[in-house]
Amino acid sequence: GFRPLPTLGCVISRIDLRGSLADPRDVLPRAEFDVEAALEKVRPICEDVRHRGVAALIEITERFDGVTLTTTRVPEAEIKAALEALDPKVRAALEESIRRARLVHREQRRTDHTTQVVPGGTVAERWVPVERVGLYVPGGLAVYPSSVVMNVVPAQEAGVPGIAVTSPPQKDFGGSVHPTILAACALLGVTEVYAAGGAQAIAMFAYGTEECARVNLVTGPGNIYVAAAKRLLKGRIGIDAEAGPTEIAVLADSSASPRDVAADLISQAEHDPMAASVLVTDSLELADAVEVELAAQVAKTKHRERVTEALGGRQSGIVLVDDLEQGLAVVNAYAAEHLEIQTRDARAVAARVFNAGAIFIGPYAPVSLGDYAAGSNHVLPTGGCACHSSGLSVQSFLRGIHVVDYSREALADVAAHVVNLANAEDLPGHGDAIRARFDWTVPGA
Ligand code: HSO
Ligand code: ZN
Repeated sequence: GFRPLPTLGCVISRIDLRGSLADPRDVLPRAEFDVEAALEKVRPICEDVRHRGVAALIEITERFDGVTLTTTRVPEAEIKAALEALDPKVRAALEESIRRARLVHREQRRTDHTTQVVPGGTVAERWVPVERVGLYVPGGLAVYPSSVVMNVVPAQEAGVPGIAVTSPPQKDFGGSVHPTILAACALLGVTEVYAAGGAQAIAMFAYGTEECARVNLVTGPGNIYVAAAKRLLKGRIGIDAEAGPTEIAVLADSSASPRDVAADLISQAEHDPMAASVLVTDSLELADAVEVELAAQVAKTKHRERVTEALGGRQSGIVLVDDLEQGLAVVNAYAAEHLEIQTRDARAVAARVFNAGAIFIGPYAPVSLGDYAAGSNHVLPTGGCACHSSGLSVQSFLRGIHVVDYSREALADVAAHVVNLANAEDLPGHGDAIRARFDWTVPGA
């Protein structure tokens, strides 16, 4: 078992795993993110959009966003104007973010392979981009032009011909999509943008409306209703993941800077009161010092209310371990969306991590860097899904199609095996499809 310890400033709780043999999975808390419970709420919304299209979207937007739209499509002139009005510093930063993301994602492109299985018999794998995708850009507690970059760049590098972006309409911006999001779209050459958020936006993409043609795949993070709509409509559309609240785990030893570790824990807590910030360390001195730093820095941070809630929530904590070995076991069990390694010999430690959405090595690779401008993608698996899934990449937008090309001789060469396997499965019609080509006689069958 584990012993919760009293904490110094009560900013964040402690979980003492020293000497514990318990499976870390059982003691590491995670935020409640009950997508199942939201399903019943989003079902009627999705049905309404399915049957009444734009009229339903306008009504639902009025109800939930307090915004009266006449159309869901953002006029192209408005997108252009948003770029012209963009602060030059933000423009330069977005351009650098796009440039770096392109460098990394371009290298993820797949090359087609053709395997000669036998003389005259080949199987090729052809990588084909999804035809039309819908990218969801959140706009609740914060707006995320950086997420436009992280969704659009891999889609473009994959060669997706049809890219549509949607984001919740903002009351403070005349009921349209946030101008910085529009400007990011303009920089990326995306001209199809919709003012729609929540489950209704996912339904718009899945069913199509008079204004928006249906898409094949929806990607991008969102709130619980977005996740629920993705689960509901999955199958009709492909989805990337049901993104939950953001998470940062830091594996640190006594060489880490308490000031930097605290700042990084706060940086992701800033997203959401349900965000998770977890420090795993074998150093009691570091744990104490980080707590002191947290108290001091939280008091000064702009969004201290939601940061305090996130750090104080049961999903966050400082986990004490005996040594780095146990620390590695803990972070591998936790499978964080973001994992920082702030230890001596951080590269070697990082090489032993096999469950994480993204890994950040050493003192100069904070998660904030990855959020905006490392070149890596920030749409990453949350809630422990990093043990089976990856973040967004070019691969998310491609399908590999097997192309089978066999000559008569190549088919004859394997015909008996196919017929015999078909018989073993009691599917003689399958065998007949082979036998027919050889006047019904296949030697050895
Ligand atoms: N940390 C978030 C991404 C983000 N941060 C966007 C700032 N803006 C999830 O990876
Ligand atoms: Zn972030």
